[in-house]
Amino acid sequence: MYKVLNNELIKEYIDQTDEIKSLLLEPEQSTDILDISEIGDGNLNFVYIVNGPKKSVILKQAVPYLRCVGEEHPLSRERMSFEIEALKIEKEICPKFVPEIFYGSHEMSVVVMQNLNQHKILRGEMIAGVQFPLLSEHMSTFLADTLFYTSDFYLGGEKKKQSVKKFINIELCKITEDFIFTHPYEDNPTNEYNPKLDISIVKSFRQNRAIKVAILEMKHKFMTKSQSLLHGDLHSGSIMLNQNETYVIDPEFAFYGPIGFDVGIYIANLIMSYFSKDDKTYKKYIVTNIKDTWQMFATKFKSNMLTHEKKQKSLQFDYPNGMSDFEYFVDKFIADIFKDTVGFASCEMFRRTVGLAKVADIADIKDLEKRAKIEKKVLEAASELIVSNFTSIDEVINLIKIKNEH
Ligand code: SR1
Ligand code: MG
Repeated sequence: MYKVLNNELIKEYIDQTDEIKSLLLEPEQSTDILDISEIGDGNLNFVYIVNGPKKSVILKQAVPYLRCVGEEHPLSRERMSFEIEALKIEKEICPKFVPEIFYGSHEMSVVVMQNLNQHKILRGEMIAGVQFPLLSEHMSTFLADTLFYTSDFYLGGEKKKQSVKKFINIELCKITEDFIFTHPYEDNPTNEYNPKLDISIVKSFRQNRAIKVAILEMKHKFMTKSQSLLHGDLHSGSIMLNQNETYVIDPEFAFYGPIGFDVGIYIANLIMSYFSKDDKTYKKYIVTNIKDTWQMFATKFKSNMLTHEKKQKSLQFDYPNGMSDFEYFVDKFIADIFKDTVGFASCEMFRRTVGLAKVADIADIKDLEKRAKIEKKVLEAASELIVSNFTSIDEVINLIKIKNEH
């Protein structure tokens, strides 16, 4: 039966769960010797490190409410089941980039997984100014592979629809619909503002027809465009890494949605980090990452599509110019992903500035005037990006560079 765990109850739980107990302890050893500490600072769940003589693992539990708001915001524990199922699929597709899962319990909303104690959270590392030369290579592969191998192109209509059915993640999609696509653009009590932020900027995007229409279009795409199994919350707090390895964690928001959502959320977090920085060298490094991530993603996604089509040899393209016509389709499809990427990145930039959940890169800046200047740049860039008709990543980079100068 489900109960909310704490350090003491985890010992009891492990004592009753042979699969976890045998991972951590020799048969004669007692759970009393386990060393347990809560390390979660996320918005939703509780995360513990459990150190045993045989192994150290992460035990994560979903509680029946939204952690960052409290028990007054109930949220079903079902999200852990989505996380476990998504981790399994992502692990199969990208074994190098997904932690090992040792045990999962839908009943207890618990997952026990590899302790990435040689790795750190990307957001913290970016705040500290650490560079990772393999980051774009790894993230572009994770994106291109998870988003291709869960799509209709690879799975075919029947298998894909079975998968869509498994990932009807109503509650967490509702969080995104509310907190990314609705509340930030209205005078909603959940929004939080830096007191030094010039509120006229906020008012102006909230009453701008072109922006409001564009936001609504992105929200509608999020709700209806079931292209691939998304991670669903791919910000820099969902990535753990070191100089050699990159792991993507926390896919509890997984559902079938628009490919550009994952790519856009990730790129938006790079952009916000860019605006938060004073160091020119680090800014340059981030710009390179933004460009490389998009370009490598597009190249790898295209290659996945073409390789698969060549293997399939479908009758549909079995004529002299068939492959080149298919390639034309792929290029058009990727151009559409790019448009969505820019749109979703803008929404993430708005919501992380005026909505409830912020990014530490900017929100932790103590000097509120300095923070407000950065937030203004983020909001201005988002306001222009969302209505732009940009077709290349260079245009995006050019815009953020211009906003940075102001
Ligand atoms: C209340 S909004 C909480 C946010 O935290 C998660 O990481 C998601 O980004 C979600 O929107
Ligand atoms: Mg998370």
